[in-house]
Amino acid sequence: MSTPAQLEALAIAIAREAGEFARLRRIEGVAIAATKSALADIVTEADREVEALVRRRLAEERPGDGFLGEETGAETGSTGVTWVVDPIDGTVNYAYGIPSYAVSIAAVTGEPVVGEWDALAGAVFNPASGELFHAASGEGAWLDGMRLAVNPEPTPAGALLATGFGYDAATHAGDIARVARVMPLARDVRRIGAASLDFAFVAAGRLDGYFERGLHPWDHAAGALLVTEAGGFVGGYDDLDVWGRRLFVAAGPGLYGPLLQAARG
Ligand code: LIP
Repeated sequence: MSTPAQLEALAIAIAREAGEFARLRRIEGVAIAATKSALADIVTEADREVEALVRRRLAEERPGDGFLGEETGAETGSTGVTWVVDPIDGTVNYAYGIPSYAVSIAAVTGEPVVGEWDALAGAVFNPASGELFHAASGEGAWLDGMRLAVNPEPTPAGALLATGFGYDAATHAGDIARVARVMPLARDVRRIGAASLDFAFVAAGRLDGYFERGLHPWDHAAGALLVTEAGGFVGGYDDLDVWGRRLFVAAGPGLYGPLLQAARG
């Protein structure tokens, strides 16, 4: 069985390669391939090409591992390790030319379901900024050789938070009501548009906390490991709404409890 550090090194190498490919495809121009759960839920040709690249590279390096990807779904492996991949997290940003998107790659053991898996390694690479956040279980979270740490608690001015909204318009009123419940804790709220970067920014102390309902495994697998390896907490996903959407809350020790309480429901 490979060590978390060995899986991390592979995630880093493939995320960098895939991200560079995505960045060059962006320069060539974006083609919307289809819509998925709603008109606003788009997939570009590049999403599919990047996932194919990541899947091929992983199969070359680690035949027998399982795979769970946003665009091509799941394949069970024989090694006990499953790769959970979002080829372009922040696809709408990518399509509009907003330089906030990322390749997110995580290696987990156990069922590829949050709460049942153990995350071993993860990499989140934003090729537009060149920032590659990475972590291995028990080895900390890192960016450019610098060890990351969450903010232990917000300043007296309040918490700088981030959140997000799903593609289904029927869920928006509930999401807006959640922001209203959380606002008393906040100095301000950011909408970055890519969950993996929201988690990475909490891990890096650029945000005090993040909350969103409805994330998929590929949106949070690597990002959540960055936060916990940076001394933060991630939870709330036992809480499902009427649409079956899980709640995700990530923050440092001082804010996690109050944020989770305000974000529930
Ligand atoms: C996105 C998430 C974001 C969420 C969007 C979407 P995608 O993932 O990163 O946090 O608000 O609705 O789910 O679709 O770009 O991979």
